[in-house]
Amino acid sequence: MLLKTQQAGASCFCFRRNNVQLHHDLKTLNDMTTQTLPTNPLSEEQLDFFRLNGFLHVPQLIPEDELAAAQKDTEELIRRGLDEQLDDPNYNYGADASDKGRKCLFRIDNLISHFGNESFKMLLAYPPLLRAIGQAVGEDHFVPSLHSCVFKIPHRGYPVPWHQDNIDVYRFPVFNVDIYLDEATTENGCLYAIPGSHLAGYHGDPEWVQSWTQGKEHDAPGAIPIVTRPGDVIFHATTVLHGSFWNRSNSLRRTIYFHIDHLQDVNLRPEEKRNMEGYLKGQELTADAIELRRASHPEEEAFDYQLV
Ligand SMILES: O=C(O)CCC(=O)C(=O)O
Repeated sequence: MLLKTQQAGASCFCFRRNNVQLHHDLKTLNDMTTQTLPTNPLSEEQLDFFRLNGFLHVPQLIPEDELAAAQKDTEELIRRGLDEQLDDPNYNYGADASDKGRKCLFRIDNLISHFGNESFKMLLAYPPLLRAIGQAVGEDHFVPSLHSCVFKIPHRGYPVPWHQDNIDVYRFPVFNVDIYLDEATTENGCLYAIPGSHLAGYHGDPEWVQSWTQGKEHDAPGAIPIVTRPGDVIFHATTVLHGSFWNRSNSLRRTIYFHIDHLQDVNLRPEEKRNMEGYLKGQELTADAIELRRASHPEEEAFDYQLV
């Protein structure tokens, strides 16, 4: 493993929130993430960072040529829904922040199960991505149970206010994997997170969110922007406070989201809420994607996906 050591003069910031003190050395983290290690893409330091802060930015986990087909397909899907509001529940529109009467397309759901483009399956089955997910999950079975494209149209781009993802969480880590198809900057609406907020657990309560963010956006106390390039991946705990704001630029910002369910979390749910059927469906979809990829990339060592 090529692991760069901590460099002298690396910037370090610390902050205190609800008596939790977090130390976050961004420079060192970026140095650590330049490693390439196909079997174990994430280092122990990165996994510790994820546990402590509730998110992890992994630069260049996916090479640019692996993104091209998904970039083309998402462009096409977005274009279909831009001119008129489609009567399709997978197409999500919100009120434009600058013109409340106008609807703004910001998200397309069920990329794999509804639209079925091969590009999304190939991306999901990219072995270093699945290996990194497997590391973050730990010793457990998992399924990518949600696959959506979230995007921001130039000069519009529907803001996503501060929130925790609205799902039941019984055991950390429950997280989303965000694959960047475009550059995301503070100008075009990159993701912001409040490191360490996941340690407070899930609160489906706007007052709790308000107490952290003080009604602010990118300038909420402790908030940091996560600036990314195409091929970067962010792992974010569903409980970490996160949001993204206005796109003030000319550039489109697209992210593919996979939500990761792991088996222990499914099993910890009360019986009446347990969705084993959904888990098994996600498992079948993932196994299919891996088979598809294996057929077109026979030279590649496929991810060893463990079925229940
Ligand atoms: O990537 C983003 O813009 C944030 C999206 C998000 O957090 C969500 O859709 O729940």
